[in-house]
Amino acid sequence: MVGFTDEIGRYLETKFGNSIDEASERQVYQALMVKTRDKLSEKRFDYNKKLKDSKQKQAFYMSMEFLVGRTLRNNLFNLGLEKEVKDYLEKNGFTLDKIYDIEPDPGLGNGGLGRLASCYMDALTSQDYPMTGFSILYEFGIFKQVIHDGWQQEYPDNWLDLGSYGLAYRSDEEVEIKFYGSTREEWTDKGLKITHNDYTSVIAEPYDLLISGYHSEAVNTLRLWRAKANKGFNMKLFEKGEYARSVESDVIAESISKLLYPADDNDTGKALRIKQQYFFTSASLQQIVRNHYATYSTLDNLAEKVVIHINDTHPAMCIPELMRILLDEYEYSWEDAWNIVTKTFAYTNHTIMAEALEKWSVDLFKPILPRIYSIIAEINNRFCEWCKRIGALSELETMSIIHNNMIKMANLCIVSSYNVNGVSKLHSDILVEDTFKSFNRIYPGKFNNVTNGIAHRRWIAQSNPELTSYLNDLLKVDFVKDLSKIEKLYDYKDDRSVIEDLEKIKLLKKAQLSKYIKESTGINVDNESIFDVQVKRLHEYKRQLLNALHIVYLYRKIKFDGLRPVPRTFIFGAKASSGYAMAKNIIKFICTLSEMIEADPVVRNYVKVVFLEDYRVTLAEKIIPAANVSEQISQAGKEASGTGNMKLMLNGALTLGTMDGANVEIHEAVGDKNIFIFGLSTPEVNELIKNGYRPIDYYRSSSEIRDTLEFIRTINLNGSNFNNIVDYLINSDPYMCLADFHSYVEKQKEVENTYLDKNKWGSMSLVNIAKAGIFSADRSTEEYAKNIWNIDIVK
Ligand code: AZC
Repeated sequence: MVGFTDEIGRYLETKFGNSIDEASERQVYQALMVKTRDKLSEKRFDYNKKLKDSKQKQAFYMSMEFLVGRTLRNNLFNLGLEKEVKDYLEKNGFTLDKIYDIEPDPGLGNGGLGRLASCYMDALTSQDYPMTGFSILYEFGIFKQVIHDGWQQEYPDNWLDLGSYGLAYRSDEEVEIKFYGSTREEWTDKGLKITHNDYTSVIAEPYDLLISGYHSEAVNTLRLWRAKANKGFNMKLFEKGEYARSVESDVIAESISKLLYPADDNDTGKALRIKQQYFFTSASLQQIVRNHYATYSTLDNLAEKVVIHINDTHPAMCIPELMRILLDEYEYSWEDAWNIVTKTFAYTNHTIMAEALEKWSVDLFKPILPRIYSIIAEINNRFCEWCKRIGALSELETMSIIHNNMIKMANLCIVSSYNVNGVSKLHSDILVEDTFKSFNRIYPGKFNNVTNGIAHRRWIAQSNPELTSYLNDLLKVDFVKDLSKIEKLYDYKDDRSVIEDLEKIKLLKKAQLSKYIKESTGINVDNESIFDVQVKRLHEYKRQLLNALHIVYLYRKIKFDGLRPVPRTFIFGAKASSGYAMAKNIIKFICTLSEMIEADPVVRNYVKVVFLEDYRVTLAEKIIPAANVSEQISQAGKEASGTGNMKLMLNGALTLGTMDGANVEIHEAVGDKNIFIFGLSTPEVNELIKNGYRPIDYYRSSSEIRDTLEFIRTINLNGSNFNNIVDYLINSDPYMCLADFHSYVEKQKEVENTYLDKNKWGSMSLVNIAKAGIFSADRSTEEYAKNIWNIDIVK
């Protein structure tokens, strides 16, 4: 049998005419990417056959975002080929890690929601569940962030240049997507027939990224659609003399799969976003229906064989699209079509932030998708009629799908799906008690919870191989296969020698990160200092600003009051959406603090501030294993779950957080003694809002707050001042940084004192690792599979 490395050698010979010792790193990279993809294709063939033969139910996961991260290492690891490849390359003068570094990080997502989608694909595949992901092949993923003079600048991320080797183009499965035009109603002997005329059509080309599982038989597919102009259609118009319209398809196609919107919370008023959403949902639905019909010659049993998951509201147009296909193409009656649709979709909500609950103005939407609009309007009419009948009329203002000329996509999802879930206990409670209270009343039992989870194989086994191999030797259980087994580590919580070993590994990971920090920022950091990490998207509600206020507080205390705290390195990583001015100001503020501290011969011995640019999956893999403290300090009630908190915990960082999102469950898992909780709770926040939050009262009544804020006014580095931030805090402070300031500062002192007790800290850290089992994406996806989707593994 020809081994994998023989195939690499042969590829280099036939493709480049080089033997391995003559090849360049770039050629070796290409050979590995292509051959790994081929290997997965072969496996996929066998798996698909079994899946087809079994005729079992399958899940389809619709998401505008998948933050896959680099694929090569993950695939070699999962296929059990990493060691063989590493040895082979070493023998020939190459380092595998350097080859890995050539791969661009496919940034097809913004943050938590996109990364979760990828963690779930990995986990489901590792457990042999049949699931297909659908999204868009963005030519430019999330922008590359460069920090220039403290300001974020955005550069295009041309990932396909080197990233496309992992993709397989499936020319046989192209579909046509129709935009604009008009609809015509016509009564025939079969009832009302609706046709869509004068539309502009765009072709969706499928590219498949094959997803491997850890020691599993399954290979699942992430299908990414790329838009292409419909040339055939063009020609006809051209011949008819309609020159302008003949290029419409080019114009639309050119823009649709061009770029990922870099805002993770707000897309109002963007026609292109509507087109993107319809483009990928229509393409995916058409394909699902076509395949189903080819197998069963009917769609009557669609809901028995297919479940379609809607990852937040971005893919909500799946719903009217399936209605359209059933009504217009397969001539179902409205009642029969609706009966199928309402058994097919499940929806996850990922945020309660009002600005992120998608709404489209009818005036914008209707011309772009006239037929889809008419279906949504009809769903709404029937829903409103029904509400009248059941006596829920008074709540229609919040529940109706179209209200004040706006289409509310979350309402469409709730009305049309058989299941709605939140992503942590607290978040799911808020959904039924507050955000979607009326819906919960009319649809009892429709709402439930699945707490998020992470792909632990990436977040510990691959990014922290030192810790993994130590735990493997110590525990002698296969926690990489089943993370719940890591709990065995708990038995060692008082074992000094184990605690010391873990500490040594942490120090090693910190040294690796320090090296990266030095190379990328020039800053020397002390490996013995507390590595205090806040990495996530930049948002006011996540309160990077509260963290910065504490840094200013420390700066003043060291500089003016002689405080000598335990040395600490504050590490930030965060992208701000390009149109989000306050977020960009906060980045500038943090970078200015860093510069100001570096220039101070005393303060810099105790505090360092490092802002690492271009935070992305690959960078997270470097930072997370090195963290001592995990900052999860959002205003209570605002962070739906958080998943970075889980990754950090699994790597032994201690959470410093509010009772928000999944922090609540981390607290429950590790116990009060092994976490640092501070700040207002969700009910307290709500109470304060109700009574009228006045940040100026906190400013007036606390000299610490006053001194900190007034000191910020004096900072003036290279012509930048931060009066705007101070005024914002005093006059509005929407996320209550001032209200939580004292309790945060006090907790930070406790963090510091605890760190001085190495043994205690080490034991706490150990408990966090041991209790991370429930946050595996294997657990979450198992809940989806069993409780929501009703799918089985492929045997
Ligand atoms: C995020 C939530 O903000 C985060 O709390 C959660 O962990 C994550 O989803 C996964 O569920 N939301 C987003 O990234 N984006 C939107 C639109 O919600």
